[in-house]
Parts: sequence; C-alpha cells; structure tokens
Amino acid sequence: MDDAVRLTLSELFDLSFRVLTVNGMAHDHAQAIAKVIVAGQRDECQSHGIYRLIVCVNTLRKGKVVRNAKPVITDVSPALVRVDARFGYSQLAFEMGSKVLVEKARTVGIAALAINNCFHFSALWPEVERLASEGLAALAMTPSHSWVAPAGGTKPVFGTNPIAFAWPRPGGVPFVFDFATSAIARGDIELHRRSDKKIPPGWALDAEGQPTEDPAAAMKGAMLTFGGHKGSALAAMVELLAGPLIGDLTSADSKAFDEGANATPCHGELILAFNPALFAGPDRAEHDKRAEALFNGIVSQGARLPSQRRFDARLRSEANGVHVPRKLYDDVLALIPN
Ligand code: NDP
Ligand code: PYC
Repeated sequence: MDDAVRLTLSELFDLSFRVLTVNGMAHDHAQAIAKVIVAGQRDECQSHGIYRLIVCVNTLRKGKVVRNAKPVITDVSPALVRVDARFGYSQLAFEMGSKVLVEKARTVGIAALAINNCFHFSALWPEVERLASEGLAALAMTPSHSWVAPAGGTKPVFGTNPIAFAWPRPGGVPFVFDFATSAIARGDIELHRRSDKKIPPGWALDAEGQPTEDPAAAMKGAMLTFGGHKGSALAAMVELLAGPLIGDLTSADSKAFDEGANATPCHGELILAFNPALFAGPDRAEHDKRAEALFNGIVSQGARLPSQRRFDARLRSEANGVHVPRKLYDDVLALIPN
C-alpha cells in the first residue's frame, strides 16, 4: 500500500493503549478498547479500527465519558443480566456481562444481556463472535446518534443502528454478519471526507434534503437507510429493543445528550444468546448438517458468506501486520501530548 505504515498487531495494541492512557483512560478500559480497535484494523474494517482512537480521545477530552467507570452487574432473572456501564465505554461492560450471559444461555436456552449507559463506538462482530466461540448463536444491536432519515423522509431520526448475528459452525469459523441499518456506517463517510473522496449515490442527503455525493454535506444532512423501507423498519426495531425496552436512550436522545460535542454516542445495547444444544435437542447433529447445507448452497454457486472477507483479512494481518494510511497514523500519533 502506498504511503502506509506497517504495524504488527502487538505494536498496534501498544500504540492504542498508550494513546488512550496518556489521554486519561483507566487501564482496564484502555485494554478492553485497544483489543477491539486492533481486531477492527486486523480484519480490515477501516471504519472501526485505528481511526476510532481519534473519536475516543475527543470524547475523553470533551469530558463526556467516565474514564474509570466501574460497570455494575445485576442478575435480573434466570434469562436476563443487566450491566450498567456507568457512563464508561461499552467494552469492559461487555467483557463482564458476557460471562454471565453465556452461563444463562447454556442453562435456560436463551438469554439476554442489556448494557446500559455506555459510550459505544465499536463493531458488533467481536461480541457475537465471542459468543459463537462458546457454541452459542447470538444477535446484537445498538442505536447510535440520530444521523439517518427514515425511508420517505429527509431529516435524521435513527442512528446507524447495527445488527450483528453469529452462528457457531462445527470445526470452523462461525457464520457472522454485522452491518449498519444505514446504507453504510457513518465512520465510512468520515473516512471519505478525510481522504477527500466522493461518496456513492444512495448514501445520504444534504441539509436541504437533496441527494449528495459530498461527505461533508452528508454529515450535515441525513444518511439513508439500506434497502429503503426495510432498513428503515429494522432501524426502528433497533431503537426500540436496544432503547426503551432495556430502559435506555434512543439515538435522538443520545444526540441531545452529546450537546454538540461530537463525542461517541451514549446509550444501551442488547445482546441475545441462544443455545443450539437445548433448542435443537437430541438430533442436533442432523440440524447442524442442515445449516451446513444452507451455507454450501451459498458458496457452491460462487457467492460468498458474510465475514469471509474479514476472516481472510485476519489471516493476512496475523501473518504480515496491518497497514495504516500515513496521514491517519500521524493524526493518531498527534493524540499523544509532547
Ligand atoms: P458493510 O456494508 O461493509 O457490510 C457489512 C456486512 O456485510 C459484513 O458482515 C460483510 O462481510 C458483509 N458483506 C459485504 N459484502 C458482502 C458480499 N458481497 N457478500 C456477502 N457478505 C457481504 O458494513 P457497514 O458499513 O454497514 O458496517 C460496518 C461496521 O460498522 C459493522 O461492523 C458495524 O457493527 C459497525 N457499526 C457500529 C456502530 C455502532 O454504533 N457501534 C454503528 C454503525 C456501524 P465482510 O466484512 O466479510 O465484508
Ligand atoms: O460508524 O456509524 C458508525 C458508528 C456510530 C457509532 C460507532 N460507529
């Protein structure tokens, strides 16, 4: 890659940890955050890799996030665990709550983890993959800031509201998808703006409600949902299930809470885990074969499974390290005060 800096995964972890801690993040949070930043860059998810350090440090410097928050776990019922992140970043809350979630899903068959009051910037696939590594199927969703217009409208109401799903597969990587219910993650529009590139048609409207290919105008206007009214309905579902249902904010509330700081959104997250051993019963192996036949029906005709690009990128990065565009690398280094 032209004018890129190559870093090993451990160099990237050390850099991320340092940038966060010199800006005041407590060590346990910095570790948990650095891990997901490395995972994002490693899997070549540019919108949720090293670039996110810039947003995290802005959030710290604006005094928005509680840098040393101690998440509090409440065992609400046999199938529900809640973690109050106490206005810290979400990663530590997930690390703590997911252990309880796994135990509950194993015994009850289905269980939910509600994370409340968390600053949330990360991709959701590391979380559903983690649950799949425990043999569970998983579904996760979270709102963000209201940046996205409903289908047929021109003014932001929804967040970019990702939905992620993982299905454990015998002897291999899980089936995983993870996407925003907007046409694209907002991080990608920001990366287009940073590199002075136009965005494709269909991603956004400008502040006058007209289609735009200018990323800066898009960020002042409204993003569009994927799949028109279908993405719009799914975005509304995420608002409801990961907002009012779990006693937390919508994306519009999160934007208001931000008070123009441009910080990481602050709201809740809902994660569901399903135990196939209990759902499928004694014929589990037969049903697993049915699932494998489904995947085979996709790949045998030359289509690819979601996340296959990511898993391929992971192997490359583990062997060769990651490449970070020079300007982004310099901007990240500049976050370390002299
Ligand atoms: P994309 O539109 O790039 O799509 C993501 C998903 O679609 C991935 O699972 C991807 O797999 C899969 N995919 C892409 N192309 C194909 C294809 N040709 N065939 C099969 N599958 C395909 O992602 P988004 O911009 O919507 O989201 C990017 C990330 O942003 C997500 O990880 C999401 O969690 C995160 N995000 C986080 C938010 C937050 O508030 N925390 C808000 C919004 C987004 P692959 O990766 O292998 O290409
Ligand atoms: O890229 O849309 C996004 C996003 C919002 C919060 C974290 N990522």
